[in-house]
Amino acid sequence: MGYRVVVAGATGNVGREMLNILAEREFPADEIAVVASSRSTGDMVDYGETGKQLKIQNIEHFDPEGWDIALFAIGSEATKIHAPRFAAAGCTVIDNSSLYRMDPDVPLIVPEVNPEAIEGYRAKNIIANPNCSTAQMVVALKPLHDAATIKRVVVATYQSVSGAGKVGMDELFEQSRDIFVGNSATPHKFTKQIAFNVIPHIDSFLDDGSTKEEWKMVVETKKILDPKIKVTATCVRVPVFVGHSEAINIEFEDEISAAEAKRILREAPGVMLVDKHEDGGYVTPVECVGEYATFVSRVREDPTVDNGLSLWCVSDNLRKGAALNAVQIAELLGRRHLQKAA
Ligand code: 2RA
Repeated sequence: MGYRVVVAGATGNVGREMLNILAEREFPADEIAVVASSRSTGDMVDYGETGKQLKIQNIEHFDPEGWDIALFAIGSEATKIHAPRFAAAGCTVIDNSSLYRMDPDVPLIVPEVNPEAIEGYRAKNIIANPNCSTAQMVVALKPLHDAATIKRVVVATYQSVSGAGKVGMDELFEQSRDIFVGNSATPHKFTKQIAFNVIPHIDSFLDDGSTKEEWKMVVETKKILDPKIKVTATCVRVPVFVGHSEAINIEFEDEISAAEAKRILREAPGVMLVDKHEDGGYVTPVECVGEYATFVSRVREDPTVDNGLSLWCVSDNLRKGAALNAVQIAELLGRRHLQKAA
């Protein structure tokens, strides 16, 4: 006997990927319901490439009683309204928004990194999915932290426009087309032109001059991996449709060579090491699209500090950065807590 699973926000980038990945991984679901705002009610969505289609129901009128797990990709405002309602009805919510990530009563989970933290989910019957740029980074950092204890991380991200939703992807496409035909590129979703440009600003600015996206990487890494790790981030939007890239510099307590780091990463859960010091011996965002792995390349020692390493990390932000991680949390929950009679 399988689970009754709800996907909330099935028309967005992440919601659609959640359905694709549930189908790809043959998640043991007896029933799948897709819910969204009234705007999408009645629309049909694909259940991956199974050939099945699911009819979207209005989340406002949906009764979660009797449903086991709900994967939420509806943004913080709608989550604030519906997550407590689903959780109270006994339907465990795995939420992709930022709303609950720093709630002390809500576990923030990357299954390859801190699976044991899921034990705390019963407090609110809600589990938080991390920010996409955090998820791929902690997958790469975890095995190295276990081997040589990370003191400090300096990361610069190169985040694709799909992180800003379909509107972000449409803006890159339309601006690129406009420039090709000689028109000006007018920004709407982004603060400045994104076509053939980069923007050092994701989410909102904070009083100290950093952005909320950079703050998320700092505080979420501390909650998921180790509160003692110092993190400083610069998050940049780049003209790439899907796939976040990160240049990560790490300082360790203990000595670790690049060769040792590569040996560890090659064996690490969720990591695919692609690292040859030759033309093309590294991964780029276009190659990570549709993949599950967190790819790591360019591993090398940083001689400017004691016990320093630098590396390049690329992953599909809609998958490991969101939908895949959420489905993996659901699988972990099923294995550990929601045992179903055969
Ligand atoms: C972004 N991480 O890339 C944010 C939200 N997905 O826009």
